[in-house]
Amino acid sequence: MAVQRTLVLLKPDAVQRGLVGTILARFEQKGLKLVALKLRQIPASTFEKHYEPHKERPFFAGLVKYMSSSPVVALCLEGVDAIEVVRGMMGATNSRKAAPGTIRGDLGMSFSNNLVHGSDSAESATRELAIFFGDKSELCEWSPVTTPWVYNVAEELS
Ligand code: IDP
Ligand code: MG
Repeated sequence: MAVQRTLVLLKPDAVQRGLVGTILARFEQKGLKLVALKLRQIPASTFEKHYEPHKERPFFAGLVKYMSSSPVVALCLEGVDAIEVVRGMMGATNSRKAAPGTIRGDLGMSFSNNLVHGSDSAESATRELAIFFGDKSELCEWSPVTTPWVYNVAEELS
């Protein structure tokens, strides 16, 4: 158990379809702490860096084009095992195969336009947060009053 930070992107289809509030509410209601949040149209060059591990894949060019075509919401979320928790909430990459109850499973029908990105490991989270929140002043250091009720502090946060 470790307190982790993860990069989440609400992709252009989430913004265009008016699902920002719905998806954000799921993360808030889960108990994840919001550390940063911004709406931006982000240049292709940034997504080329972000999706660098996929650069040889056939869908890479289309993916970069889609992600830079319209605004995204970038979030930094924090919590115990936040990376795995967020990945579970997102569901499988192909929204048609994603389990009901997950964001993609409940809200999407596409493999590529799949609403949400979440870092897949601690190393990815560090790398991706540096790309989207390199300016540390955008990270809000605060203590939600709910933390001692979301967690058992003695067992999970000490
Ligand atoms: P993930 O977002 O579930 O981690 P990745 O395998 O890291 O999935 O792929 C990054 C993104 O690239 C996916 O979220 C999706 O938008 C797109 N993508 C992945 N595989 C395919 C594919 O086979 N066809 C079209 N788009 C894909
Ligand atoms: Mg991925």
